[in-house]
Amino acid sequence: MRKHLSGLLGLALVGVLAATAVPAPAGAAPAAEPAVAVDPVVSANQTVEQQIDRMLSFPGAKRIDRYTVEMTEGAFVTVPDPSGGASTMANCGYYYLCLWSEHGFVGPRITFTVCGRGVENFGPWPFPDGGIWSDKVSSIMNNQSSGTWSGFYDWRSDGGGWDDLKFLKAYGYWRDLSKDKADDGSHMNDRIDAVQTC
Ligand SMILES: [Ca+2]
Repeated sequence: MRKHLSGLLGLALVGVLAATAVPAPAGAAPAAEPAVAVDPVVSANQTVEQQIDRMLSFPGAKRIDRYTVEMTEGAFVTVPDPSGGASTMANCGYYYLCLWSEHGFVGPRITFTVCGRGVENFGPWPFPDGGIWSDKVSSIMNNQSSGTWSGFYDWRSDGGGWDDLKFLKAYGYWRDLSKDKADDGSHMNDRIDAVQTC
């Protein structure tokens, strides 16, 4: 997905500004731009809470920490820390398979930690910024057990089942899926709906 998260944050800040601006008294001389102090951390946290709440609307979802929700056992969605923790989002720990909504390992992230469960459909999970996770993934890192393979699937548009697009061996990564092709030569970006974790 290529939508910029900063745009959403900007909208949230505009909302705070609108809510806190004090109208000038009638007849007062036109004032300079009002100096409104906006605490960026407070604004950002409201956005994180909205993102978390959206994910918690999924049946069985549980909040793990400030930025993380466990969607199903062993599968987690983490939203970026808006105060600057984006670099840590790129960390995909050992025994994890990580998928991001943006290229370059940024944006909301899904982490799968359990192998051998077959095809896991994450498409219906609520996406933190609205909509669902289907067709959002743009970068992937496979840091599962060295030498294992994980597969990535697209739900066929004719409803006829899963298309296996491509497999990725651990350790390995695809930094920008818009530059990768599926095994059949078709595009990969903003298309994946399910994974098979080693
Ligand atoms: Ca798809």
